[in-house]
Amino acid sequence: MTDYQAMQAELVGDINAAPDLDALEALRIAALGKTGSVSALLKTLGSLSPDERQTVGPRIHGLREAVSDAIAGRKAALEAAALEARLATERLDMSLPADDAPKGSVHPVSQVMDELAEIFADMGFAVATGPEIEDDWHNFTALNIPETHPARAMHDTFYFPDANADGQKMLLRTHTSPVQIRAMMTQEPPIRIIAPGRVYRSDSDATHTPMFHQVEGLVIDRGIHMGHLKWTLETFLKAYFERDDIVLRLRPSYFPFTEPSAEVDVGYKQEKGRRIVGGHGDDEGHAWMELLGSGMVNRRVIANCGLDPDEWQGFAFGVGVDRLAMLKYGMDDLRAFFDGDLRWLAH
Ligand code: 2NL
Repeated sequence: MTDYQAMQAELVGDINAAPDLDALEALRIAALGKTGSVSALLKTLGSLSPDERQTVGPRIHGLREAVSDAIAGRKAALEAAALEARLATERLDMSLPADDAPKGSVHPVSQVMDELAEIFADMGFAVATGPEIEDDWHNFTALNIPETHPARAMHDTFYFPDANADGQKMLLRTHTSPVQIRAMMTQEPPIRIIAPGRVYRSDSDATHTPMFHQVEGLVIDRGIHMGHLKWTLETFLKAYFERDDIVLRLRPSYFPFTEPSAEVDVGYKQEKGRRIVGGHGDDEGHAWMELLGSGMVNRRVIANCGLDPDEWQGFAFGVGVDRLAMLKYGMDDLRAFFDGDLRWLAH
């Protein structure tokens, strides 16, 4: 008679020692498969007498159950170990420092625009924005620039092929003045705003790109005069260049939208081929750099916006942001700003 206990001990021992799932499957087939050792014992039950079957049957079934339980237990243990091993290789160390990972950064032009908004906010100016696609009236006519005025050609405007529903010529704004025109038409004075944004002129060389950034400022109130204009620009430039010895020079100029008009120059000195804004003495071979255009808002522009020019006066100014950024970062070619060269931007 077969020693079922010895057989069970050997099979269960082999099963618990199976090194992997393949070895375990081979053991299962050898014991419980069609021609397996345990299956062969089960087949002998049919040829036994009822008495023998009474005693041997439960032992064989007990053996089969013990073997299949051992296989299930070993299978679970091997699978848990395999999962553990996979998790160990796929583990991410969340505590690794990210210092060397590539990072995004704010473009110098955007940095300057943010800085300008902050400086003017301290002086009580709000930021106003408007469409880059404008009509002829808001970009030119309202600003006292008539159809035949050379300024329209001077500005090298990008026109769209089709007029709008009102028969207005459509264009890419050549300055952010239309934003301020819209403000004067919709807001009750007093108005204190700056209008930063993209503007477009069909011009392209080392100092001109077809798209560039401008900030214009506008103040409308009662009793506004040139003194307010000069103080505002001086305070702004001192804050922007972070020095107190900024010297301004207001030179008479002409713009159709301001009367009188003044070009604002900033004094600078030359140092190792670099322009340093401010800090020069008049007899040290100083130089002036043209930075802003400005003036008292033309009465006709105030009237065009539906305000009474006898009650409301104002000043306005415009400055190229890219130019301001170049001065701060000591660059000489505007085009680098728009190349999108990541190495340059990181530098
Ligand atoms: C320049 C000239 C300037 C203005 C812009 C302005 C806007 C309104 C009314 C009157 Cl709504 N003026 N803007 C005034 C003077 C000069 O910019 O050379 N910018 C670089």
